[in-house]
Amino acid sequence: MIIFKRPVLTQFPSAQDLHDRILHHLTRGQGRSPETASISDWRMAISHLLREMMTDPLMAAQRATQEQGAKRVYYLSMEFLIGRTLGDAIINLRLDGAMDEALAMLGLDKRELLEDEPDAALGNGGLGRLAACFMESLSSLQCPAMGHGIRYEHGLFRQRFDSGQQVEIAEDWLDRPNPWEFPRADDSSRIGFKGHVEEVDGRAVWHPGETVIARAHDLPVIGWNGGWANTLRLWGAHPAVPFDLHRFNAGDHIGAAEPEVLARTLSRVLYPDDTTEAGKELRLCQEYFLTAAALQDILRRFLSEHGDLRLLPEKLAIQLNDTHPAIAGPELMRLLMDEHGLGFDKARNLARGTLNYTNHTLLPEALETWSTWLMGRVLPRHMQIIEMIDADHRASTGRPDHVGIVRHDQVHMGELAFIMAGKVNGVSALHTDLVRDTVFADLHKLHPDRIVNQTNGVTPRRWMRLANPVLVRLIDESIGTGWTADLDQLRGLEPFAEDPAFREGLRAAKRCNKLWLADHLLGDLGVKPDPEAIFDVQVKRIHEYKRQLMNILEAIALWRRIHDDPNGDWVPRVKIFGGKAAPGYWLAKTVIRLINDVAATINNDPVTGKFLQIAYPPNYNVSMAEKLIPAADLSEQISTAGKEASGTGNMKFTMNGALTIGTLDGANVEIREHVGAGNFFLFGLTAAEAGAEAARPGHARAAIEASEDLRAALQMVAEGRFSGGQGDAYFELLDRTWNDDPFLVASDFDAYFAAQRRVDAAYRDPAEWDRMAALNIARSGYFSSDRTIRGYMADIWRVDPVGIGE
Ligand code: 26V
Repeated sequence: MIIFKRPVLTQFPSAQDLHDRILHHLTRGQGRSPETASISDWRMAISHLLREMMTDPLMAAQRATQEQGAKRVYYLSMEFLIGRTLGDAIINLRLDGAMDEALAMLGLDKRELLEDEPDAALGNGGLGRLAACFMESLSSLQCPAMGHGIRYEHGLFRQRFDSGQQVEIAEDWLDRPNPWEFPRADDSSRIGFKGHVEEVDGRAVWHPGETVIARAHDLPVIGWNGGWANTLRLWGAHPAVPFDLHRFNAGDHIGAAEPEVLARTLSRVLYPDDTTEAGKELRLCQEYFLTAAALQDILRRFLSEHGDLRLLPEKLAIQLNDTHPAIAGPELMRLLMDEHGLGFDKARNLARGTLNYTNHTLLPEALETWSTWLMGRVLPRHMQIIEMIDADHRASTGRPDHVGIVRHDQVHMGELAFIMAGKVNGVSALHTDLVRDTVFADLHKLHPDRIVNQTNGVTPRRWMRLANPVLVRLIDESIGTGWTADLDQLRGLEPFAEDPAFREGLRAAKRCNKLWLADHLLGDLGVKPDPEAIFDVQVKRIHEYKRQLMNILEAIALWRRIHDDPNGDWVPRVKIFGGKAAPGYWLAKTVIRLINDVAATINNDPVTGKFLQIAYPPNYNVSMAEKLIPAADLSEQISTAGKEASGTGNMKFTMNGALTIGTLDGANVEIREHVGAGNFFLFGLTAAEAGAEAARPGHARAAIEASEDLRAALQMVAEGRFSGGQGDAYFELLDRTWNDDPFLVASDFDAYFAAQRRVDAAYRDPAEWDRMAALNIARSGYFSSDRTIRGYMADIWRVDPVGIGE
């Protein structure tokens, strides 16, 4: 454990202070009077005040880092799934009490203010949200760090359902000004693309055919307690040549804007597919845009602070969030060789001493490759350097022929990232083992010390303090507030699991969250569940391997059983789904439609209504997660073993007192180890068994024939029971389930169904259930992203926290 001095906010503003300063920002900053101000005006004023309060810690952190010549960390990621900032800022600046009072004095409704802020959805799912949690922990731990990402004009699409089917709508979070960012017109870089390479006096000179400008926008990220803030720097793309006045004057008004449109396209939209969209030129250009902008910026700061390039590995560490910024290897070498005159070996060693790579997926379809043709056309100099890196690696390792970066005219970005990295890490113990044994088995043999594990974590400030204030009050009253910065302290709750009064409090907190959810989010859908029912929640992107299909088939099978025995002693349940499908992922969209179709049928059944309901609120995002997770009794983590690298939602549910029904996949394995096998509903094949089962011909058909529940459920879908007699809509989905089923929905179905009945039985005994929930919370401390970041700092970056005023 790293020990360091934590600065504490010494001056907490009073409610009156806040009141006065909000009015100042409203009138002087927004140019509005309190009488005419809209809710957005107030939100802008308050956000600007909070941003102002972050500037002292921001500058103090910079000053301390510089004075101490400390090593800096750079986190490069194509995605930062930030969500809203206002609530988080209030909490981390420790203003909650005073702010509540100030808002009351101003007659403002806090919830309405918070809800007015658009979600910054600059990410798809787990990978992007992890980056956002990491940024918060880096600041809370006083690690000198900077995030680099893209300032997408349009984040992840908004989701609507039309007759149960997903419709995508463009997202427009920047339509209203973003109060958190500082535009840095002076911090800009020129980024080249295409063109040709020339050799001049033995040195390569790249003449790009196109150039765009990357302009920085800085978001302060305030840590817990408000003592330290780092910067998340998001790059926007702008034209290098201004508006073409000649064309405009000649009457070509649209053509005159062409350079502008082309350049801005680079930061226009986030790619909405987290598995299969690879191979698209614009995506490669976005990846290079981010990486090149970040590296120029990083080197500029490094040279002004340290001057000597040989100090690079000692003074900075760069983390590549998946392979998306893996062009950083060749780009850094290009800068060192072509711009600073270093030889290949020196450049390679400096780059490798600086770069590290996190792998987030084993799914073959999500591993990035680019054709050598495309890479050579878009980044001709980088293609040359990639060939040099590959040849050098071949020569120095004597590796077998089937290993390498360039194979079959494809550049394999995983291999490139691996070979250019000092450390490569997986994101859970199981995933790291699989990284060693499968995708990178050959490279691991050549470099046995390179792969390390860093199990993911999530920030308890957002996922407990902000999202679940009623639970937090109970915890604070029981063990104090120290757990917020040191989540292991939740262990102190263990004895309370045996205390009926505490368990009663826990039950009351959960009930309060469930009631709120039922009234608001679910009420809008026409679903009004009994708060006594099990709130059974599966929220995540829709993917075959995550098996939302298995969950909805279980609902159908249960519904059928209830129908057969409507006076039985069933445990009431509401199944809640949330999540988006990639626009081009047809099968995932079919699953969405099936869930909505089944919900429409089941929710209108008067016979089963008091036992089973299904809710699928559209447009799941970070803000919706903050509402759903605290209200969940049961967390669905049911991916095919070996497919989910880690999962991070699973951790959020655990720390909010939901019990998990899950497979031995990703971080579920470690969650179960920590909370205790008796407090976790385990089912299903292991990763090794799943591999063998999937390879067994006819595995799905055999499993379906052996399971009456599954067969009946599939039959009902085929007959069109949920689609007005039209079973056709689901023909392909059913065909795949019967004849292919690569993710083993059929093979695991009976075990899943049985585990759900164990859940029912456990739920009948409230004292026992609450005891298990209390132990889940008490033992969730390991899953704080503070623990994860400490791991990266010690094992990968070798950086220390920096004290202020030392
Ligand atoms: C791939 C691509 C391919 C090109 C188009 C855009 C795009 C965007 C993302 C990805 C990779 C997604 C990988 C990912 O999200 N992995 C998730 O990472 C989480 C954090 O480590 C982890 O908890 C999840 O288990 C894992 O699925």
